[in-house]
Formats: sequence, C-alpha cells, structure tokens
Amino acid sequence: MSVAAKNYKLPADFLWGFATAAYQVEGGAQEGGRGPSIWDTFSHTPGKTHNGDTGDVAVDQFHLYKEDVQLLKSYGVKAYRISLSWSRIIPLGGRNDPVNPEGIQYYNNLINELLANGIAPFVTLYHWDLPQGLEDRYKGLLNTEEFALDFENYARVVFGAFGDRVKHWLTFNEPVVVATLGFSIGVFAPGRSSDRSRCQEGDSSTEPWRVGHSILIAHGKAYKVYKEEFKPTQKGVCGITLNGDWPEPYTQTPEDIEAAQRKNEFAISWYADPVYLSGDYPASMRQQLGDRLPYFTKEETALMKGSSDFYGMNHYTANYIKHRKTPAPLDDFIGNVDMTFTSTEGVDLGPECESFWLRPCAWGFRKLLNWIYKRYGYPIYVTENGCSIKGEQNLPVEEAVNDDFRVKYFQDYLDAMLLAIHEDGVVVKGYLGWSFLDNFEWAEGYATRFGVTHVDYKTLVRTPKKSAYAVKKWFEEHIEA
Ligand code: PNW
Repeated sequence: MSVAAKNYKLPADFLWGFATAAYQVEGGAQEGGRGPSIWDTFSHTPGKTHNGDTGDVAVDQFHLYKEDVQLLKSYGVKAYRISLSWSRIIPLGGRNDPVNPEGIQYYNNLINELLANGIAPFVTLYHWDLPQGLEDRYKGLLNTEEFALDFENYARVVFGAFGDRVKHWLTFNEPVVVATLGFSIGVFAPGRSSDRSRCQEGDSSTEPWRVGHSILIAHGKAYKVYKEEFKPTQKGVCGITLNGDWPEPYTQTPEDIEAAQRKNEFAISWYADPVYLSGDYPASMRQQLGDRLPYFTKEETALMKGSSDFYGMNHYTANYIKHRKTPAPLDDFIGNVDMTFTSTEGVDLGPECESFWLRPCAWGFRKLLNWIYKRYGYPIYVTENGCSIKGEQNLPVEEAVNDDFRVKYFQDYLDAMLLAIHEDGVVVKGYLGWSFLDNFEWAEGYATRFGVTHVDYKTLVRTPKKSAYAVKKWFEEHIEA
C-alpha cells in the first residue's frame, strides 16, 4: 500500500516550517552596530569561498524581513527557524562587552512580525558565526573556559530579551561541522588544519576534539541558565541540534556492521551521548582517540547529562560504510571507516545533487530516526532537511522554480518520517525544511541553492518554487484539522 493510501495523520500541534541561519540570509553586515564574525573574516579571505562570495548582503533579510514573513505566511508554515548573529547583539562578544540595542531591536522586530502573522520563531543561538572579537581575544572555541563563560552570558542576554515570546531554543547548530570542517579540514571558518597547503595554522589531531568539548560545556551552561532562570516563567524548551547521515553497512559482515555503528558514534554520539545518555563520550571514540579526546570532570558530567529538552536533528543523506583494516590516521574524525555512495552491486544510494556530499535516500531517514529514538528516547524535532539540485544555479528563474527533483525529495522524506512515526513508534514533534530561501551556502557561496524560494542575487527578488507549495500541500493533507 502506498504511504498516502494509509491515511496516517500528524497531530494538530505538529510544528512545521522552514529554516535559515543569520550569516546565510541576513546581510546588513556593516549595519545596525553589528560587529564582525569569523565568517566575515573567512569569506573575505581570498580563496576561501567559491567566487569570493561573502554574506555582506546575502539575501538581505535584515531589510526585507517583512516581505519574507508574508511569504512564509503564504506557505502556511507554523514555525520559522532563524539564528541570531551573536555579534549583532554583542558586537565584541564577551561577557564584559556592551550589548547593542539596535541588534536587540532588529530581532524584536522580526520575532514580533512572525508572531503577528501566526508563525512561531524557532531560534538558534549559534549557527557558526562566532564574534571575531572572541577569536582575536582568546582563540575563540579553542579556549574552553573563556568561550563557555561568554556563551553563557550571551545566552542569558537573549533568553532575557526574547524568551517571553520565543518558546523553542537551540543552543548550537551542528557542532560536528564546526569542529571538523573548521578545525580539521579547515574549509569553514576559522579555517584551521594540519594541512599546510591550505591553512597556516591548526592541528587536526587535537583541535576538533577540544572545540567539541568547548561547545558541549558552553551548551551545558546555557541550558542550565535557561532551565533555572527562565524556563519556570517562560515555559519554553531548549535543546541542541546535531547533524547525522544514515550509515548503511556496506556488507552484512560483522566488521562493516560495527564500522557503521562506530561512524554513527563519531558523527552523532560524540555530542548526543554526553547530552542525552551518559554525560560522557562514547567508548569507541575514547578507544581510537585516547587522551586527545578531553575528559569531563564530575561536575561537568552532571552538567551534561539531560541538558536538552528534545533531540534536534539535521539530516540530509546516507552513506555506505566499510570497515578499514589499517590503523586510524591522526586526522581521522569519522571512526576510521571508508565511505561510498555505491553498493556492492554498483547501485548508487541516490542521484547526484549540486552538493557533492548529498544523495537523496529517504529510507535512510527512517532508519536514522529509529536509531536515534532507540538510543536516546527523546522527542525529535527535525530542524533541517532538504537538498540542492545539480546545475540549478545555471537555470533562469522560470525554470528554476520547477524544482521537481526537490519536490520528490521532500515528499519521499516526509513520507519516510510519517512511517517512522506511525509504524515504528518514533516520536517526532516538528519538521523544518532547509531552506526557506536560496542563500549563502558557506564555502560554496551562492553557487549551491537549497531554497524552496528562488532568490535572484542581483535584484534580491524572491520567487516561490514548486517545492514550497508541495510541502505546504503535504502538511495540509497530513495534519489533523
Ligand atoms: C548544514 N557536509 O550544513 C547547515 O546547518 C546549513 O547551514 C547548511 O546550509 C545546510 O546544512 C546545507 O549544507 C552542512 O559537508 C554543511 O556534510 C556541510 C555538510 C553537512 C551539513
């Protein structure tokens, strides 16, 4: 029977919508008293982003937010996920640095505009844009103690300023990506790696693990602030969001099955075990990394354990995972496995997208929802899911809006989620597609598009794509009245 024929429904309070992040959409980089972030510095460094693209203007949501809220409303969404630019709120970033009233005003305007139109803001505190001031002052994320104290202060400022109206909070977005792409491969800000052909500084064998530790401690402190100082009166929820692809064993040998499990532990449990399970890192990571992986003190373990009200899940794709016989290299961060998109029979997991790392594979979503729910048992909010389309950036707008490839991606993934909920008993409370708008796709600049809304980067004109209406229709058909 087709999924549609089963007539499964989601409850009326299922929170769905689309997501973006500050540096990818806001622009206004030099306006409203905003201080620079490490992504300003990185994107302005020659050779770091495709075509030298930057987020200086991005899609200018800073000025066009009212128009964007109307567009969101026309899509029928119940929630919009945004992130706050820390350096717009505290331009230098630190706990003794001044708060910028214009920054607070901008987010008040956006949040109020959303609420006035019946849309709930789902707000991330850290989507990769560390204030440059903190990078300069003490090397940012590499300094666990200073970073955690400054993040705690920033969190207190924003919960206090917006928490009367914001009921869904995320501390960090995808800490694995921050730690590995920023500090092992060096292709994301601040661009550190042992590879001297690409980066002047960095140590891929130790820094990613230190950075991950800093994020966890900072997250724990911010969660504690919310729980103790704000939650009793504001009554919202606060969590962290972790990315993960589904690791399918390449063969059914015990070695490949174990390798796939280990890959998931390096990608997900690195953060999820401390937060949702044991307060400590998984054994497989300790075994491979030894003392390069930091240790939690007793107090820190207590701080970690249970420090999230839900599981925030970003998910895009799947991989086949093969056991590796050779010892793990010092810069390995995926559990010493080999990854491929092609099965033993030579069949690909899914068709190519513009992003080299992404192949649509909806059954992997269902499997990962199950894996996460079984291991951690927390209600899940899917906080990102979506795809780029190969060559979409070369199409004129009239053709780009006919994004049937993306329509199919969303329908398949949403159907897979529905089956996980109804047939496997996974608890999912919300779904936010990536992305509301085409936007600054980090090192890939504006060349890779993920939006359900086309943006003409010259005129900043927004045009809805088919996928926006397909997602709207899917939820209309699947949410109880
Ligand atoms: C996520 N990878 O990033 C981010 O949260 C978004 O800001 C981003 O635009 C979106 O996914 C699409 O890329 C990722 O290389 C970046 O595997 C890179 C990877 C995965 C996720």
